[in-house]
Amino acid sequence: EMTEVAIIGAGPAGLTLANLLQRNGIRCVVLEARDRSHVEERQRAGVLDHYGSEIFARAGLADAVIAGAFREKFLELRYEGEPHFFDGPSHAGGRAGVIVPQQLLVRRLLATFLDGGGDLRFGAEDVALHDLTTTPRVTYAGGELTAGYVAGCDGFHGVSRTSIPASSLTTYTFDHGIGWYTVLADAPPPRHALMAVSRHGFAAQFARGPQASRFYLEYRPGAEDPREWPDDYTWEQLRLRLGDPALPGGTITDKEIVEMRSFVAEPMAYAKLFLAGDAAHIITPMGAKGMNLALADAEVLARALTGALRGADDTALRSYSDTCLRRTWDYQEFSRWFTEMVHDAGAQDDPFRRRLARARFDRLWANPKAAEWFADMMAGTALL
Ligand code: RFL
Repeated sequence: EMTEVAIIGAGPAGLTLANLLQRNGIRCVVLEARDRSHVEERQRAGVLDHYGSEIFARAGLADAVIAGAFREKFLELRYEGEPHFFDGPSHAGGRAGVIVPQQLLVRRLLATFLDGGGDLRFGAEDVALHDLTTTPRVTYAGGELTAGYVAGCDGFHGVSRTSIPASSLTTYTFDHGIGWYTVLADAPPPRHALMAVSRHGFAAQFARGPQASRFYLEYRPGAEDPREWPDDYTWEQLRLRLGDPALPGGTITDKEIVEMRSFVAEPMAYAKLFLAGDAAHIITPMGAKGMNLALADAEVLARALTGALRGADDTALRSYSDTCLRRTWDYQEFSRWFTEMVHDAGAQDDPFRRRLARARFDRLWANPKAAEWFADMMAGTALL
C-alpha cells in the first residue's frame, strides 16, 4: 500500500497537518495508536492563540474549527492579592486568542478530516519506521505502508524521534526546579484568566465551564508531594496565594502533577522524516504555547510538503527544521521569562531574584513597549 505522506499520531499536530494536506489534494494516511474515544477525550490545553487560530482561517477551516469560541481579553495578574488586569488584545493591535479546549479542537479536526474522506487508522499499534533515507516504510500491527515522506506527530513518547540515529540528533533538556499541582473543582470560575504571584508560591485559576475551575499550585519537587495534601490544605493554600480569604471551595474532581520541563530536539528532520509538535519539543505550560507550537509546525510542514510533492521544489522542506526551531526557541525563551516572573517572587531564599521578578512585573505596566512585546508573545508570532 502506498501513500504520499504517512502521519504518525492524531493529536493537534497530526490532525492539523492531515487537514491542510487534504485541502491541498495530497494523499495521506494517519496512524494513531489509541482508539477514537481516547483521543477525543484527552483534556490538556485550553487556549488557541491568535496566530494558531489564523492557521485555520488561512486554510478556510475557521468555521469548522473555531466557530463559537470565546475571545480572550483580560489576563488578571494578581501580585500579593493586588489585582492588575492586562488587556493583551489592546496592546497587540486587536489580536486575541480564543478559548478552544484541546479535546474540542481534536474532535473538530477529526470530524473535518473524516468527512472529507480522510484515511485515519485508530488502534495502529507497534508502529515502526524503516528505510527513512530511501523509500520510507511504516509497519504496524495489521499493516504496512510505503510513503514519500513520514511526519512524526506522535508526541514526546512516540516512536518517530527515537527512530532517528542518536548521532544525528542533539537534545536539550531543562528542569525548571519547580513543580505544579493541578486540581479540577466544582467551584465558580474567575471572571478572567487569573495568575497570582505571591510569597507563598504561585497559583492560577482558569474557567472550565460555568461551574468549574482548574487551579494550579506551585510546589517544591522532592521536598513535598501535593498528592498527599488534604483537600482542605489545598483550599487554604489557594486562598493564601490568590489573596482571597473568601474564595469559595468545592468538590475536587481531579488531581494531577504537571512537569515543568523544557525539551528541544535538533534538527526536527532526518532524511524523509519530519518531526512536528511535542515529538520535537516540550515547553512549560507558562505562556500556553505547547499546542500552538504544534499547530505552527504543522502549517509550515504542510506548505513544505506541498511544495515538494506538487511544485517539485523542496527548498521549504530543507529549511523546515530551521524555520520551526526559530519559533521553538523564541517561545521557549518567552515561557522561561514568564516562569521566572511569576515564580521568583516566592523565592524565599533569594531576595535578589525576588526583587528582579517584581521589576519584571512592574515593567509591564510602566513601559508600553514592554506591554506590547508581552501582548505580542501572548498572541503568537509569525517568525517565518
Ligand atoms: P500529542 O497531543 O501528544 O499527540 C500525539 C498523538 O500521537 C499518538 N501516538 C502514537 N500514534 C502511533 N504510534 C505511536 N507509537 C504513538 N505514540 C503516540 C498519541 O496517542 C497522540 O494521539 O502531541 P501533539 O499533536 O504534538 O500536540 C501537542 C499538544 O498536545 C501539547 O503541546 C499541549 O497539550 C501542551 N499543553 C498546553 N499547550 C498549550 O498550548 N496551552 C495549554 O494551556 C496547555 N496545557 C498542555 C497543557 C499539556 C498538558 N499535558 C498533560 C502534557 C496542560 C497539560 C496538563
